[in-house]
Parts: sequence; C-alpha cells; structure tokens
Amino acid sequence: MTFNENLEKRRIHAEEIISQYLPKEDAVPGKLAEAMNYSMLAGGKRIRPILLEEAYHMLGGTGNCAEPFMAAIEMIHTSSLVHDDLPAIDNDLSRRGRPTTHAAYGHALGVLSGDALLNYAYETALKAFTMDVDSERVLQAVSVLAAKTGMYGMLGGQSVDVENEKNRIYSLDKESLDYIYLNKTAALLEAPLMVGAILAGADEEQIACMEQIGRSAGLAFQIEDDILDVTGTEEELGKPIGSDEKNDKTTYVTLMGIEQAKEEVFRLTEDAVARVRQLPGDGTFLEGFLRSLSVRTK
Ligand code: GRG
Repeated sequence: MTFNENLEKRRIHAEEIISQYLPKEDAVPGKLAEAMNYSMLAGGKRIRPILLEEAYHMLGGTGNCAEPFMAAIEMIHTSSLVHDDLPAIDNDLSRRGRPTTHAAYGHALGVLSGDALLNYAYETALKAFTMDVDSERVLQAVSVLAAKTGMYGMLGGQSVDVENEKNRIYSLDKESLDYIYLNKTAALLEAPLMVGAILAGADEEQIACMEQIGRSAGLAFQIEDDILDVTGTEEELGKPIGSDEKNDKTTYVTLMGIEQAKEEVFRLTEDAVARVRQLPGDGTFLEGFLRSLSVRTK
C-alpha cells in the first residue's frame, strides 16, 4: 500500500468513527442538528482525528477509547471554522468547497450550531468514561482537550488575531505572530497527539514529546496556510484565496517572503520528525503524515 492509499484509508476510517457520534437530526426540533451535521459532513482532511488515532496506536493503545475523542476533536475544529467564517469574524461565504454554515442556515444558526458542536464535543469525549480504560486517563485527556481549546490555547490565539484586525494593527513582529499561530492553530494539533498518548498510557515525557511534535508541526501548518493563501487555488482549497492580502494581514509570507517561509515549514517539519524518532513505537506513518502536511496543496 502506498502512503497516499494508507492516508486515504485512515481518512475514511476517521469519517466512519465521526459519523457514529454525530447528533441525530430528528432528536431535536428545528434545524440545529442538521446545521451541525452540515458542517461536520462537508469533507475536510480529518487531520486531527487521524493524528489522535495514530498517537494512540503508536504508543501501544489497543482498545476503542480513542474513538469518542477522534469525533470530539473534529467537532471542536469544525465549530472553530464555523465561527471563524461568521460575519463578525472573517465573513467568508465558502468553506470546504460549499457555502459556509451561516451562508446556508443564516447567522443565528451559524452561531448556535458552532456553540452546539463545541458543547457536543465534550458530551462525546465524556462517553469514554463508560469504556474499558482507566478513568484517570480519560480525565487527563478531557482536561488537555479543554485547555488546548480554551483561553490559553486556540481561543486565546484567535482573540488576539481578531482584535489586531479589528483595531487595524497590521504590522506585527515575529514574536506576536508566533503567539497567534502557536495558539490558534498549533494548540489544536498538540491536543490530539497528547490525547492519543494519554489514552494509551504514555508517561509524562512521551506526552510532552507529543506536545512538542504538535507545536512544531502546527506552526509549520499555519505557515503553509499563509503560503497557500498566496500560491494555492480556490478550487483545491475549497475557500477563497488572497484573503490575507485583502485584509492587510501580517503573515510569514509578508514577514520573510515565500521562499524563506517555505524553509521555515521544512525546518519545523524536520524538527517534528526528529522528535517522532525519540518515541517508542513505529513512527513511519506519523513521519510521512507530517511531511505530507508540509507539502500539502489543500
Ligand atoms: C467556537 C471552539 C470555538 C472557537 C472559536 C474562531 C475560533 C475561535 C478559532 C478559529 C481558529 C482558526 C480558524 C484557525 C485556523 C486553523 C486552520 C489553518 C484551519 C484549517 O484546518 P484544515 O486545513 O481544515 O485542517 P479542513 O477543512 O481540512 O478540516
């Protein structure tokens, strides 16, 4: 099996797991559950659940307790995209190749279905307490999920990004930009790697190593996002390109130019790969996956 065939197999598997945990559309009146499922089923690369499952297996996990967390992390990620697209933030009308949730269901349901997905993520992750796994591990995994998503993680980074934009603070130095990227994007790649490791029973050092892998790979991922906003196509990305320039945003591309930004992606990816090699278990797929993210076109 080639790497790409293996990746596709894992993406399909992640989608199957996610589908099992989606809300039933007839369980509540109105269109809330339909709007939640509209965004969850719009495609997407499913990077975070794939990372979570791989970290779990790589560090020796053999049960199915990672599954509710795979669905939960994708719900949190999707809720952040739904809110990111809202008129109050980026005001984008297309995502994953189709109208954004608020474009399809109206602004109010955009807000509410994003909220509902975030809440449902925790309802879903908590199902692991009923599974055959040490409940201390589940508690630690839920805590990491909450912390990496919250004010000291994704939400903290996103708030600074949005506030800068609204206050017309366009000229950022690298340190300020890194704060935003490490929180709004990297924290949500650190979380699945750490959660997978925790559920597998990894020790503190291995969990910290996974966190560092997510940090480097996540920063590389966001820099690649900057590059694709300039060099990508709307068709492949499934969303408009050129939005950073339109919004006068400081990015790695405006700070150091495309070539040096690409070098940064390479350097950070190699840092992540070197750390994978410090861990026990077969890291072949994780290494290949991190490298494939660094040369992605969508
Ligand atoms: C409601 C949980 C919640 C959060 C609100 C809006 C917000 C705070 C955070 C958004 C942060 C954000 C949009 C970061 C960008 C990260 C990024 C590059 C996402 C794209 O991820 P991909 O490429 O998307 O994995 P797909 O569509 O493939 O899943």
